[in-house]
Amino acid sequence: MSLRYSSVLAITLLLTACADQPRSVKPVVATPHAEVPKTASVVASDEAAKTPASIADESPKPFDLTRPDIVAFIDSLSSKHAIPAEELRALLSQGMFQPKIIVAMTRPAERVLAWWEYKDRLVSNERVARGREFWNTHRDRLSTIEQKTGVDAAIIVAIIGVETNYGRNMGSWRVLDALMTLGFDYPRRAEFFRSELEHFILLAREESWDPLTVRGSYAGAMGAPQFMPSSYRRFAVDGSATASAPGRRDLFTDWDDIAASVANYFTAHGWQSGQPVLFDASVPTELLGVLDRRNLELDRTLAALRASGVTFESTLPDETRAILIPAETATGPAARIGLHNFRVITRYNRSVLYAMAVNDLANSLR
Ligand SMILES: [Ca+2]
Repeated sequence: MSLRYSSVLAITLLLTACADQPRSVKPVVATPHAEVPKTASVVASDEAAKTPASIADESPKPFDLTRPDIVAFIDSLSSKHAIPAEELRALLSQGMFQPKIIVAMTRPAERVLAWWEYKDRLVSNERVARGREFWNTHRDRLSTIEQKTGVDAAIIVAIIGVETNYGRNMGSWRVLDALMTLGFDYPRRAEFFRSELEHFILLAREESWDPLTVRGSYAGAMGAPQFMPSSYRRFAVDGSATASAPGRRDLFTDWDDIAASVANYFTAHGWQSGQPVLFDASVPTELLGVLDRRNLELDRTLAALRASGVTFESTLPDETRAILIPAETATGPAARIGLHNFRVITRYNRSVLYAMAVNDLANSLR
């Protein structure tokens, strides 16, 4: 899941964890992404007194492995997973604290994007054109996966397009550095990132990777679909059964694995084949004023929406669960209606803007 320094979207509008998209909502549970807060201030640590600007002037440096928190981390992993502590120390001694990662995480959002601005950036003509080209190149494998899983090829393509511009921007930070920096020196999210560091160490062993060479976003998200290590371990699948290395899940270069893993993430989160993601709607002004874009729950029914004056075209049952999504246009407030599959997309990245962009990009590709 994001803006990177090298990203085509390097305009610092919002901070996110994947490689490409401007995310605006702080996620609360595991997604493939790193759950990077929209705005963050460094608190409660040795780094607390430093402003991001002063951290930015620091040089990358190795970690002090005698730090009690790092000693505790090594002891815990060693006993939990029967990995010799010496081996873990040898690995972690190679990790570098990267000041620029802290700066990126603490950089405040300059402002919150309106939906139409966000859409302009993510569903650009260029991204649509590249998506069509990508779909053409991978047509056969995408059809196979769509038939097998029921997850629309267009959605898979759109996710990869929004995350990394179809594999172009997968991130250039060493994942070990990113996860150690955020796990040990970013107190606000340390617990989450230490857990991801643990998953990363296990993943590298499982996949026979050299953990020193794996690269990803500054938050440690990896590959074309930007999976965090825990999601990689849980949801990545081997989509290339006939390949020479069966069982290997390679989200960096194996497009069978990449597409199958995105589809698997969606099926695991309840994607309903052939069902709509959202409807456009006409919404009374008084309802538009109270919408909260942080809300991700299907907290209304279509019948209730109709009763409150919302108009839309649908033949779905009255009791269908739905969410009213704020979707500002250039001319003013507006809203759309999200359905079950909309919510499933927000499991990938907890943002209504993200989910709308994936839907609209997918529609533009069809
Ligand atoms: Ca494979």
